[in-house]
Amino acid sequence: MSTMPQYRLIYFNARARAETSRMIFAAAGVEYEDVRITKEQWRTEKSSGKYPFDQVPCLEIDGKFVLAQSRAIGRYLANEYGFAGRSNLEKAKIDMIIDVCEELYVGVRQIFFEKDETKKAEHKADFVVKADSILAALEKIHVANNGGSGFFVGNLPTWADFEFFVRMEYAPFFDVAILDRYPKLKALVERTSSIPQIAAWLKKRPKTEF
Ligand SMILES: N[C@@H](CCC(=O)N[C@@H](CS)C(=O)NCC(=O)O)C(=O)O
Repeated sequence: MSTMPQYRLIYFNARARAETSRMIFAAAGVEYEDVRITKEQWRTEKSSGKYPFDQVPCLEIDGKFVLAQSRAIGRYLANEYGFAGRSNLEKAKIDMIIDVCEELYVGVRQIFFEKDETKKAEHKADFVVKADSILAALEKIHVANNGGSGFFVGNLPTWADFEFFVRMEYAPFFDVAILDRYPKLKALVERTSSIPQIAAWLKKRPKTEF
């Protein structure tokens, strides 16, 4: 008899690089420990030798193996629980979306952590141009799949939809109305957040700024 692995997802109290994995857990209805360490705890944990790259997020499985790198963790969980596409081509299309979402995240992060207000405004202006070109491309990709009436890849939600949702939650940091210019993507985000297990998670998750 196989038993469900004991998972601990270790990160800070932020959505950032862990939220997509938390959404996969939620959508799959899989139990896990959502460990949110403080910066003080991290100072001692960092050099403990436990974390492959001395960074988080990390996924601990059955108290032993620690998997690092947010997208490796997400891809593993998506494969385990059926959110990673059904063929190698579907998986590759999902990866393509995941990778472009990383570009969105890096831009948002730069804006969010910039202390200098002038530089922040510059990053914002540059980033809106980039985000618009990425979203225009993503909308085309979405529409090419069933006219954009479902999800990014195939007929069911995948972790690409979760990742996109998570990144679009950051729109207020650069252009709160950006999705109004991409109605099909706006509807996709709404569809994703309406999946009952996801809606339940969004309601109960800790509220964090980033
Ligand atoms: N490429 C890595 C980046 C991980 C990363 O930058 N982690 C940051 C938090 S988002 C971290 O651990 N910072 C604390 C430190 O480096 O000590 C991933 O996607 O997981």
